[in-house]
Amino acid sequence: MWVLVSIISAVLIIFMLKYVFGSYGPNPFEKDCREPLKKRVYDKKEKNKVLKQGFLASRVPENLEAIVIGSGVGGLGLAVLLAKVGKKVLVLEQHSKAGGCCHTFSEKGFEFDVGIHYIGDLLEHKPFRCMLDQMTNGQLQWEPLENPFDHVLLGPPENRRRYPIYSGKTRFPEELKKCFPGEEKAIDEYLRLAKKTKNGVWLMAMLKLLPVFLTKFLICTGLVERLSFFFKMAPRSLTDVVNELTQNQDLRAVFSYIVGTYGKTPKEASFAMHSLLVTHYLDGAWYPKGGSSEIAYHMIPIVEKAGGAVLVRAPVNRILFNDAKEAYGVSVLKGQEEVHIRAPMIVSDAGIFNTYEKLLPAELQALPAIQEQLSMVKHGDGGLSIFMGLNGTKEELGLKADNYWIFAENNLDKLLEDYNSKAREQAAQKIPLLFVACPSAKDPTWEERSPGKSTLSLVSFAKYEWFEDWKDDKVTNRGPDYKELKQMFIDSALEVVMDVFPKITRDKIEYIDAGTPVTNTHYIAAPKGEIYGVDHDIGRFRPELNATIRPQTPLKNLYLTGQDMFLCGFAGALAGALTCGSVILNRNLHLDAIALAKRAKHFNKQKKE
Ligand SMILES: Cc1cc2nc3c(=O)[nH]c(=O)nc-3n(C[C@H](O)[C@H](O)[C@H](O)COP(=O)(O)OP(=O)(O)OC[C@H]3O[C@@H](n4cnc5c(N)ncnc54)[C@H](O)[C@@H]3O)c2cc1C
Ligand SMILES: *[C@@H]1O[C@H](CO)[C@@H](O)[C@H](O)[C@H]1NC(C)=O
Ligand SMILES: CC(=O)N[C@H]1CO[C@H](CO)[C@@H](O)[C@@H]1O
Repeated sequence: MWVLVSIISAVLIIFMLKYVFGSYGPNPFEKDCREPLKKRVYDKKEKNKVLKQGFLASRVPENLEAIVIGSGVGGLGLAVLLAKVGKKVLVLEQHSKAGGCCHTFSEKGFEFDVGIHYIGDLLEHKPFRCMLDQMTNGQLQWEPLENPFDHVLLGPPENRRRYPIYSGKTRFPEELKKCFPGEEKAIDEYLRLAKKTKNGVWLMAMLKLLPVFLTKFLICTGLVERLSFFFKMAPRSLTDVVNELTQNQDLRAVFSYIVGTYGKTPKEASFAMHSLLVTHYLDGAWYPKGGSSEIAYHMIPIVEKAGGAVLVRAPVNRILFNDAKEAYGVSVLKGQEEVHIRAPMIVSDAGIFNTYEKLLPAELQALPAIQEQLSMVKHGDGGLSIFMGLNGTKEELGLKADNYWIFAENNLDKLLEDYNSKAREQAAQKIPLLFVACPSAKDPTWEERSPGKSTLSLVSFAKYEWFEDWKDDKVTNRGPDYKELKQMFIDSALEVVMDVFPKITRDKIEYIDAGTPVTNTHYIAAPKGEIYGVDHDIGRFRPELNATIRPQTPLKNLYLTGQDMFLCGFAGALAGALTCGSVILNRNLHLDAIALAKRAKHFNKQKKE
């Protein structure tokens, strides 16, 4: 009996090692690909030559090795990884420009970001930064935010408490302790738990890479929770953990405010996800120099250099399958016509709902394995974005390279539950949670590009149902009722903004408009206006889900990448690309990125010589 158990264990361990350390395919991070900084391009027309290459059958390269659906960082990132090992990849984007949540748009001379406000973990020598430098050939640069990078404001206007959030492994707790004397123990314990939990996230990637029988073994035996504190903490809610640490309601809110970056109430949020966000910004927060369109702008040429292309206005309306249920291509809608494109591998960055519910033929969608995956996920919350163009420099308007998280009270669970339970007109009268950022102040190239002007970006949540009535209307013409509802939300947000930023007055506002969940559906193809894709509730962190929703779909030649396959956020979607690339290239790219960081010092020395 014991002999048998030992043999089985030994075989399993060998398998694990093979998958953890095995590297059989080519390594996209083998060479240092950073090139000397090229002259920056600010001219929109010039940039659009890269970002807005419209779909034409004649622009589709021949002998493609892969097709990627969706040009978000999850899709483009994967395309870059494949291009770096010489593969010819076609990226297809339904919108009129590339980038997904990283695209920007311009109105009345103001350029606005859609979904990038701040990204953490970008210290020079760290794996994430080294990897990104390689994925943009050293052309994308990052500008640090102020320290404090976030400000948490709690309470009604007449009694707003302000808590600055600093980065830095020692500064973060130190500054919090200054705000909350007597809570030193709670603060240290919070940070200790966050770090320990985050350190176990490696197993999440492994569950998506190991063979299914091994993941089943790890899950059934409970080894998952033993091996990784991440999965041990995953079933615990943020409220649960935080309430055990302190009785101070303001501190509880400050511990929890960053739930806004993944869209949950603290009660529904998993402490595991929370630990990732807290530690993500511990070394600081950064913004892409030149705005978030720079991300796609510097990735696309790498895809093209390998013979691939990134084409927009290319809505994929279905994935093509042969009788053996193997994907062999996609169909793109060009007007009324279908254009069929073939490739031996199809990767979807379009999100799990779009991919399985819209792009598969009915009989494949009905497969138990597909239905199982769909039953494990729900749509995330809808987002509301308000874009403001202001007349005045950052100095004149009192704006800095930082963010504000403004909550009307310190019980975040109650605040969000109340808001979500309201009818739309009622909800629009008071927005109890508002994120305010000033992208123009974060970008050192802004002043040169738009002298004397500033932008402000506001984000909150909004239920899809509040705006669903207008989902089928044309994006530019949804009628007066829609406009009126939007205006109500805008007015309530403005009230908060003008109170917190007294130098912003109505006469300074040159442009203001709001994007609702139905706007998200149009521009980033979020089926229910989701701000962060699939919901990040506690259920998302069951090891079973993690093991089941993986790059390899139940259908041959069809893969998933991006935020729905891993986690939301720029870093989460890129981790999706890295995990997907690991499966396709048959090597652990997470480890390659770490090895790259170790070699980076050597690279840097070579560069200087
Ligand atoms: C308002 C907002 C603020 C945010 N702020 C931050 C932040 O400060 N920091 C941070 O790290 N993250 C932030 N995020 C989250 C982050 O931007 C996303 O998690 C990440 O960029 C998602 O990348 P993705 O590639 O998975 O998906 P996406 O960027 O959504 O890309 C998917 C793409 O697929 C396309 N597509 C879908 N269906 C089809 C089809 N049938 N045919 C062709 N194309 C299709 C879509 O048009 C889209 O371009 C924010 C998001 C939003 C919305
Ligand atoms: C911007 O403000 C300046 C004064 O500060 C004013 O001269 C100018 O007309 C304003 N521009 C617009 C477009 O309102
Ligand atoms: C690979 C794996 O562990 N799959 C499991 C996913 O979870 C469902 C139930 O939620 C199980 O039935 C699968 O075996």
